[in-house]
Amino acid sequence: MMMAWGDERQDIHIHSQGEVEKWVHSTCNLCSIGCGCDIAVKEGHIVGVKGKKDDSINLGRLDPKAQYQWEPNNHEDRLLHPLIRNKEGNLEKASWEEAMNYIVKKAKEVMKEKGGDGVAIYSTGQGFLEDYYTIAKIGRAGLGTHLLDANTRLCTATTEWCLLQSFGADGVPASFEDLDEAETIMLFGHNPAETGTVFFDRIMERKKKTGRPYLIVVDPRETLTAKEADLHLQLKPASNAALLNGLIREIISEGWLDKEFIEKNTVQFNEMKESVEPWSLERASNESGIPVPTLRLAAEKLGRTESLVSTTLQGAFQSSDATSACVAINNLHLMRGLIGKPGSGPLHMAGQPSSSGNRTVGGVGTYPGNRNPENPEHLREVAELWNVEESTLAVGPEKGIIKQIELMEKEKIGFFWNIHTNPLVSLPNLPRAKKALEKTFVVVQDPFLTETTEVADVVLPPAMWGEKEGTMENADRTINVLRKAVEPPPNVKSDLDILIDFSRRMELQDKDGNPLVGYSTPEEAFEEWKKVSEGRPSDMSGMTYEKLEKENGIRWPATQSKPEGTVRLYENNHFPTETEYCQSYGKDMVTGRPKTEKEFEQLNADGKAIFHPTRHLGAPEKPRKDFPFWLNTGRLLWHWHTRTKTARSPELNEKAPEAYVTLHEDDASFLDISEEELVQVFSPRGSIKVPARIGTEVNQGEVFIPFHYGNWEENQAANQLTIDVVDPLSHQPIFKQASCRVEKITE
Ligand SMILES: Nc1nc2c(c(=O)[nH]1)N[C@H]1C(S)=C(S)[C@@H](COP(=O)(O)OP(=O)(O)OC[C@H]3O[C@@H](n4cnc5c(=O)[nH]c(N)nc54)[C@H](O)[C@@H]3O)O[C@H]1N2
Ligand SMILES: Nc1nc2c(c(=O)[nH]1)N[C@H]1C(S)=C(S)[C@@H](COP(=O)(O)OP(=O)(O)OC[C@H]3O[C@@H](n4cnc5c(=O)[nH]c(N)nc54)[C@H](O)[C@@H]3O)O[C@H]1N2
Ligand SMILES: [Mo]
Repeated sequence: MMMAWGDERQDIHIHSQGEVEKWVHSTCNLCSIGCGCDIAVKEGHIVGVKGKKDDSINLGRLDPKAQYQWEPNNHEDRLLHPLIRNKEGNLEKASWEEAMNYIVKKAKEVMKEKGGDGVAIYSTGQGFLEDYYTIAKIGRAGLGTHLLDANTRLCTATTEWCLLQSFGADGVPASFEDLDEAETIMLFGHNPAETGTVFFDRIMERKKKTGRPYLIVVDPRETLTAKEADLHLQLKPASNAALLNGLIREIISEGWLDKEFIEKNTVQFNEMKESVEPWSLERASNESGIPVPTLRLAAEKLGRTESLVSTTLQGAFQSSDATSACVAINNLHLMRGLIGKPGSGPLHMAGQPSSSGNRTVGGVGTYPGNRNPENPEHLREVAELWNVEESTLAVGPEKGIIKQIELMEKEKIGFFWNIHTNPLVSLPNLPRAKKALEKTFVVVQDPFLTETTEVADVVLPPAMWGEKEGTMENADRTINVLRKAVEPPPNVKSDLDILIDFSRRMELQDKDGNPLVGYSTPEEAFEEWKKVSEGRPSDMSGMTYEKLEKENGIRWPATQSKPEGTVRLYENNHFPTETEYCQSYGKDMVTGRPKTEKEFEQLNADGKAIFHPTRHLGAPEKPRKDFPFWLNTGRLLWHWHTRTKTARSPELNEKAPEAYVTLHEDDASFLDISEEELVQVFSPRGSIKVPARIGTEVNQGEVFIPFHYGNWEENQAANQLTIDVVDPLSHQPIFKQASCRVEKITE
């Protein structure tokens, strides 16, 4: 078969005089596409990286920042020993023995005073499945805390909840292979030209060769992605659900439905239909600002296409009505029968290289192997697999990081272990988050000093990418193994080794008095996890490290009888919604109240997918007189999040050395602001000073600020301004909408 995409290309970047000594199998750690790469090693150091030509995910390509991602490993700022805050308030060099014993003493004190839930572990979507799995085990079965969360809450919690609602279990239905066949692709709140360039190349190279797909982009900004669209729906901020409700109503009234699919494989179509009844195209147009004829065209394209992949990312997840909008997209696919077929399916994305993996193995609010904590039989299984008393397993309602901030304010959490994330740049409403962390005993596990280590009581230096072994899960369920290319610097330990060491020092045991965490290598951890996954949606029992390397990744489920894995879910039109099997009984679409087993049973889903009514509530904070602009925040091509890595690569940093605010030219002229002029941006929570960029990328009345910048030089953190209101189902914060004011600096 002719490849739909993949012009000859191999991205490679090496800094080395002379021969590379060896190339080591790995996967890029800077976004969720999961591009296969080989790490170049010379004299015990990483000296470069090249894309793997035989990996079907990237065919040799790597995005720009991926090519420099190894440079920070060799940076002089690397922390090479633990730090403990002394009586004078300064971080002071300590041995591992001192640091770990101090942490253990503190954890025990807090647990004695406040119980297991006095301890919270806040991890990441950038680590390995083996790390997350260990966190799940230590947290749930060892410490007895259900306060496990991660920056994945900020990232892909909405993916999880829209999938649970519609299909009964987590797991994204389509895969990247469907991009090569889809007649139409809708990128909804997703700007892959900057945030997933290899993914975008895959679409655009095919489009150049074949004229397909028809590309719809839904974004209030004219992004680099939107510029390439056949149809750009440049909607008003916070109107995702309104837009989708209008389109869905139109498609239903035109009769563009797969009635047989609806009849045979779904429940609650009529309830969904009723919920969109009030959404005439005129009303949807009023809310979204998109003219009726354009909406009609979009409805026709989505209503008549024979195959459709819809992606969602932060413009959906971090917007008002997040879960509602993503469920509406599932509704759209279900009513058109466009799921579980080549070229079709919702492709709710992940952002971080392994954020879906944390959900899968249970290191966040979930239970390992997509188990349902409300189902006693599922808990019994976990207890048996872990050889612990069922009664000692911590269960409780999912408490996301914003709830945890509140618990820190109330001194209910006394110990906060922060692993592989930099919340004092990435959390919304930073002024509030910082105060909460200052009140709490904080451990930060990070290779660099960061805005968050400023409030740490202990800092632990971990090995970085390339210096440790483990697996990651990308955005389309592909599991990759990353081999260790080099030894970490002396006296620096992998995240997994630190967790295991903690567990041993805490003397966490199973019910026979054996160490709770019995394994000591990543591969042993993976082998244990495989057993836990068996029989569940994310079954990985057919995988081994060796096979993962040989195949350049395998998509779950991969059982012993089907070790090659599964390209797309639900090809047999069977959905994991049996009451005894499902991962969740679901939540109320408006309030987020968890539903009972009985309520779920009444749906009679039993293997069918579930339509849900969707609602449009709009933004909790809208522009008003004193703060007249919509604030939108997001990403740039050159930087990774809080820039602890990318700012340490000179090539990347010089491309985007500081933050800015994008203004529409008419607003700029009204405010008498010129290009590059330093301005002050205020919100009800704080203010920052950044230069202005003027043009037509944003609509009038809207501004955009990249959120990558913290307070290295001066405070340019967009999150000084954002709100910490969350979606009622996924508890993901609304980073994409708040109100703000832009002022010319006169003095
Ligand atoms: N270069 C780079 N790439 C990355 C990352 C990075 O830091 N840098 N991070 C990775 C991670 S963790 C993630 S989560 C992904 C995120 O990847 P994306 O989601 O593609 O990136 P964002 O810039 O956060 O947001 C996407 C778009 O949402 C739009 N948006 C804002 N409000 C609305 C709205 O109301 N409706 C709609 N439809 N759209 C809206 C914004 O204008 C923006 O263009 O990127 C991954 N890739
Ligand atoms: N305003 C606004 N805010 C946002 C977003 C937005 O769009 N707008 N997006 C949100 C999203 S989607 C995300 S994913 C978050 C990301 O936000 P964060 O996760 O806070 O950002 P990172 O910079 O990726 O932080 C990772 C940290 O881990 C450290 N690190 C690197 N390698 C290792 C390792 O091997 N082990 C350990 N232990 N540490 C390591 C790095 O030095 C860094 O400090 O930001 C969120 N915040
Ligand atoms: Mo993310």
